[in-house]
Amino acid sequence: MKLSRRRFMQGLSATASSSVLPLSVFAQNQTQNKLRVPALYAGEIQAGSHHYSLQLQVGTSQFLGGLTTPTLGINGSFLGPTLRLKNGSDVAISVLNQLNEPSTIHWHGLHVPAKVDGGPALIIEPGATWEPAFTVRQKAGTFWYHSHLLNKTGEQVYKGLAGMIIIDDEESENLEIPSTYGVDDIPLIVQDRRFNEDGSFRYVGMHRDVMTGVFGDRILVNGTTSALFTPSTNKVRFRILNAANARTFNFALADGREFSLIASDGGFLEKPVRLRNIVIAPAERAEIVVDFSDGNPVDLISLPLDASSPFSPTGMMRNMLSMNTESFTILNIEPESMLQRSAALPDQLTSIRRMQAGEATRIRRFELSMPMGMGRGGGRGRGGMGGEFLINGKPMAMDEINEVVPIGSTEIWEIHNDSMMMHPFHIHHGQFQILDRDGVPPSAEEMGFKDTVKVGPGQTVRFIMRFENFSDPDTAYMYHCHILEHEDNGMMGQFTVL
Ligand SMILES: [Cu+2]
Repeated sequence: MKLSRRRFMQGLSATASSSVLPLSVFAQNQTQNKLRVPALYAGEIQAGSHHYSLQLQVGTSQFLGGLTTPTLGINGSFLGPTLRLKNGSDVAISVLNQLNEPSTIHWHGLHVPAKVDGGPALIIEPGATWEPAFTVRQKAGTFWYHSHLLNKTGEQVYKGLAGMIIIDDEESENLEIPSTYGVDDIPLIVQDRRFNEDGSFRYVGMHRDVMTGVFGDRILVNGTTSALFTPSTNKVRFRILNAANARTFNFALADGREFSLIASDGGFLEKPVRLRNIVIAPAERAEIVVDFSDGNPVDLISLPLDASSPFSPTGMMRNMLSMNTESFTILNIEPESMLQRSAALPDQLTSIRRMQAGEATRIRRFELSMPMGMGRGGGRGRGGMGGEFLINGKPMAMDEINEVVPIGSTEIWEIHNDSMMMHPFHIHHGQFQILDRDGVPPSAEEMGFKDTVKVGPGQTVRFIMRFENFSDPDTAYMYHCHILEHEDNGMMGQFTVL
């Protein structure tokens, strides 16, 4: 079953407004483009530390034939290089802001001190350089970096301020798995975008865009539209990063073949998990290994999230999020005629000690709610009339530290979603383990370390986390929904570790 792009676009056109680029332009633009692979940037060694030089810059990109799209990028016109870091190494980064607006850069998923974490308080003014330095304390995995500017994260990420981070450690370097970047170890930064007739991105237009988050009708992979990848090896490892502002993808291979999930947000799973599809919400990562030995073309697609999925919207949100019910192609894949043989995947990738609920000294509860009757409780009015997205009844306030967590403690955070749509809940400072979702332990695919977790409508998710290192009374870490329009409109809070 090969799903045509035309069908995807037609499905979406019914919901598009008249200011959107007309369908015919897409229909004429059917050529496939070779998948771009972001440059790999391992830094320069200076005085024993790895130095990375990043420039936030304004640029233009060509996504749609001859049309030009104003974009933002890092060391380029859209997105940024893939930063490769090694566990245990000292890293110094200089981030020069050449935009004509403030920004910040957050190292998503990394265990670093709050003052170098790149949250909304760590503003880089235009023309200024921010120079965070830290020691990498992280198991091997796929992470990312992106703008985290207060109320503007969605817009800046949409325009292109994001990139991938790959962390290696001794364990990953000794595993016999596909690991040649750009050959059999392929970053897939997956985003959806929509465009105005002049080729510019069309970001938030109406209130509904804030409610659902901004959905697009074009898929970009590493900034490539209609992307084509040509495997040259039997097995390919895809590092999937959902860098969309709001869209959740249900990844699968178009012919229904199985693949192996080897890593989630915080690194390897203990063993590869065989799957036919995986639901990845904004900010989540998944490393999958796909076998192309049969030589057949097979597209990476996104399947619908049907109504039986615990992450599907409910009530009136089901209609508003109908765009998530379409199937569409993410990446066209056509293997070369001769494929280099890859080794069989190891049975064991790493070992993970599961934390037990009894280790926690405190349970904190967080309730996520949406405004104006969007809560499951209907007219309870907790969201008020302000159009704000709330955690525990409050919108994000820069001058308020919502939680103070004792350093060295282990805590359970219990996240309840009192709304009709899924929210991917993300916490800074480190990685957690999911204990259960409505009392049910997670399946194998969610048994690894995570920094972002899907909390479906009406669900309660409990995770357990150790808050080690980096005491700082003055600089907060964030926790928030990673649908960026929700984050920007209040669904975020701050905590310090003391
Ligand atoms: Cu949300």
